[in-house]
This record gives sequence, structure tokens and C-alpha cells, in this order.
Amino acid sequence: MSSPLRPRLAAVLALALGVLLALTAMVMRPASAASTLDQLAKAKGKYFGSATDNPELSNSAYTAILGGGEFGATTPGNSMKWDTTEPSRGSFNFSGGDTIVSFAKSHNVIVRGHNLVWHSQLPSWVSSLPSTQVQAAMENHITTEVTHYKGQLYAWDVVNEPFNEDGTLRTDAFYNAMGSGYIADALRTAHAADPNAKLYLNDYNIEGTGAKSDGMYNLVKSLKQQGVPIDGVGFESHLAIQYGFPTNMQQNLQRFADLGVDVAVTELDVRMQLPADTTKVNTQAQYYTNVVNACLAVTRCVGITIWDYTDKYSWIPGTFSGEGSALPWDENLNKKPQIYGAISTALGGTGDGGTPTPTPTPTPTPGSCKVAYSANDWGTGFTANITITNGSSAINGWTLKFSYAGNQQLSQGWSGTWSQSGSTVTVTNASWNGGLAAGASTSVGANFTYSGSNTAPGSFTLNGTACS
Ligand code: 9MR
Repeated sequence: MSSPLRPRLAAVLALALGVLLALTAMVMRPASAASTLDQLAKAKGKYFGSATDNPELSNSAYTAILGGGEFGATTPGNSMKWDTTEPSRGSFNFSGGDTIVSFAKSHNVIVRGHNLVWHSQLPSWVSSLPSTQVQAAMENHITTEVTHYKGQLYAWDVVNEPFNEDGTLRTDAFYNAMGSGYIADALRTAHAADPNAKLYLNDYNIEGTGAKSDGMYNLVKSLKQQGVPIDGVGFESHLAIQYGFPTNMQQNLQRFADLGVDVAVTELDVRMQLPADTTKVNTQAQYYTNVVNACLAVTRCVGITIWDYTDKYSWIPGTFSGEGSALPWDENLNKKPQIYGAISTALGGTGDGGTPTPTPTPTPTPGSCKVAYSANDWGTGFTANITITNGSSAINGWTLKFSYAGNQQLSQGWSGTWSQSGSTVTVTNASWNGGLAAGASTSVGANFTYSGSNTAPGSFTLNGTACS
């Protein structure tokens, strides 16, 4: 006797089996690779870029990383500058810049053109012109170069580094010939040649508030009032840990944005006196975090570019004797877990660039602290990245405690003082991250060794209170 139930039962069983297989596949699927810096930045509506230069494009290990998705923007370090592009009057050479633009296009990377008018890397024929001829030479240079790259660049640094430290304009060949009006003239000339490129003024030591930043601020305000085509201000951000972090960077970026221009971090690196040590690297990691946080907090901050990504090709050792180690990748093109991690974490990532260990889903308790934990595990060891978010009351000084189930053993921690007793790990704040306002976050990290299994800690306490 055939029962109508049998085929139906079989169908239900088949369906159930299908669902089970699908669920099993989901559970078994390896965690997807961590997001790149540019993917993380894009998720926040910004780009993350790296400068480059033509000589290093012959290094395939280098280009694999440059074009491998970590970076969504690039800036030619030298090959679009006047001394390269018009070494003698009227004779133009765009080959180096073209090579970088073509690399960028084929790797889906936008290009910031750098730069059109600058007192440095300026061929001597310009500075020795009679002052009556400088304007024509400048306009011809801008028109020819911008037209050559028309439609291919995201932005141009039209005038580079025009200010003295006291906020007055440098008395360079352009200023001497045309007065302060050379800047408006340069912007208008560039706009006529490529109305779609974002036109920037770019300078260093304007990241924090101060006389130089005020000089730039007043100039941009006046250019906007006159209707001069200016779209953005570039904050180079060549920082050095021995000089302190720029004052009020976020507020400073914001006041420029409030003038109606974009802002961008255009040449970020954070150098130190060598050799590096734990204290210096901790400070450096915090500087990178601070810069990312400042940009993220300002809607019109469009992106961050580091001034090349590896110490191998950094300009620092050649310029500042005894200094270096300024970038997130070392001289062997390996990511520095702590610096890369600081940038990634600040951008909202897992901080490691490897395969993230899934974070257990916490049960949120309203008003309590929160802890996000991830581990970049290489089988015998791992880097733990922990972001602590304070609860609803400000604290000044904190102690974080958690325990591992296995034999995980601390080897080195950063951004706090780390210790371990048995399976319990204790982290207390560093001097610079002890004060946390309500809801404020800070990130710490450490390397551990282990054997056997490596399960994430199940619970955390901050100053004795359980965190979700
Ligand atoms: O990275 C550039 C380096 O290769 C050159 O030797 C140097 C010459 O001035 O310029 C470097 O880039 C500078 C940029 O164009 C403007 N801001 C400061 C950068 C570092 O010097």
C-alpha cells in the first residue's frame, strides 16, 4: 500500500538534510580574511592610501602589496614635480607620472597629483627668470601638466608648502613675482584645465592648531570668500614622537571643514630616534591611532595617505640622521603587528590583517564597559587585540582582567602594562590612555605563545566590573 505520507516525509527529510548541510557548511567555513586598511576606511566613507615612487615599482614584492588591496589611493612621491616634469622651459616629461597612473588604474586605485607649484624641487630656470615672466611660466606649467592628466586624477596638490612656520607666506619665486595672489591664480589655472580634479593646498606642521595652521586657515577662508576654486586642504602629518602629538588635531581639521573644504591626511608617517623600543613603539601606535580617529571624526576628512608604506622606501633616514621606523611595514615588507594593528583597529577592523578569531557574542548590560577581543593566530602563538570601551561613568586609570582556558603565555604587551599570573592576565593603563570618558575606547595588544587549543577568554572585568 502506498501512503501519500511517504513522499512527503522523504521531501521533508531531504529539506532538513539540505538545511543541516548548509548550516554545517556555514559553521565549517573558515573565517573570511580580515579587511584591508582601505576596505575598512571605505566602510567609513574614506580612502586609505600610500605614496609610491617610480624606482620601487620594479620590486614585485613591493608592488604586490601596493596594488594588493590594502590601499585605495596613491600619490607619486616625486615624478609629478616640476623638476621632473619640466626640467627645462617648455620641455615636458610625464613618463614617471604616467607609469604610476597606469599602475593605479590597473589596480583600482585613485591618484592624488603632487604637485604643481612648490618652492622646492623647482628647476633653477624658474627661479632665475625675470619676475615679469614667472606668472606666464607658472600658468603654462600648470595648464600643460593638468591637461595631460585631465580626467585621470582624483586631486591635485596645486600649491605645496606655501607657509613659513610663523604663518606668513614663503617669499619664494612665485610670491616674489606675484605676491600672495599667485595662489589664487594657480588654483584658477588648474581649475580651467581640469574642472573635475579636487584642488588642494598642502602643507606640513598645520595638523594641530598654531600660527602656521592659522595662516592656512585665514588663506583658505579668504580664497573661499573670493570664490577661488579650492576644494581641499592637505595636512601632510610627518609626525615625530619626540615632538609630541599635534594640538587638537581633530578640532583643527574640523575648523577647516567648516570653511566648506575637504580635508585629507596626505603624507602620514611617524618617525622616532632609533633604535625603536617598546615605549617608543607604544607612543607611535597611539599617534597613528590618534590620526585615524581625528580623520574618522570629521565627516569632510576624505582619506589618509601614508608616505609610502614600508621603511624600505621611506624618505626619513636620508633626511633625519638616526631616525626612522616610521611606517606600518618594516624594511622586509612585513607588517608591524602593533602599528598595522593600531591603524586597522582604529578603522574598526580586527587589527591583525590575518584570519580573525570570532569574538564571542556578549550579552550587553546597559551602561557597563564593553570589550572587543580578536586574535591573529599562527598556530604556536598569537597577537591578541583588545578594544576597551568605557561604561557610562568617566574613569581615570583602569585595570582589565581576563583568563585563558589553555596554556596561553604572555610574551610581550603594548599600550598598557601587562602581567600574567597563572591563567589570569592583567593589563593596567599606560600613562596616556588611563583617562576614559563615558563611552570612550582605547586599544591594547599583546603577543602570546601557546600549544593545544586557543579559545578566546569568556569574560573580562574593568576595574572589577564585568564587561560585556
Ligand atoms: O618623498 C619625497 C622624497 O623622495 C624626496 O627626496 C623629497 C625631496 O624634497 O620629497 C619627498 O616628498 C616630500 C613631499 O613632496 C612634500 N612634503 C614633504 C615630503 C618629504 O620630504
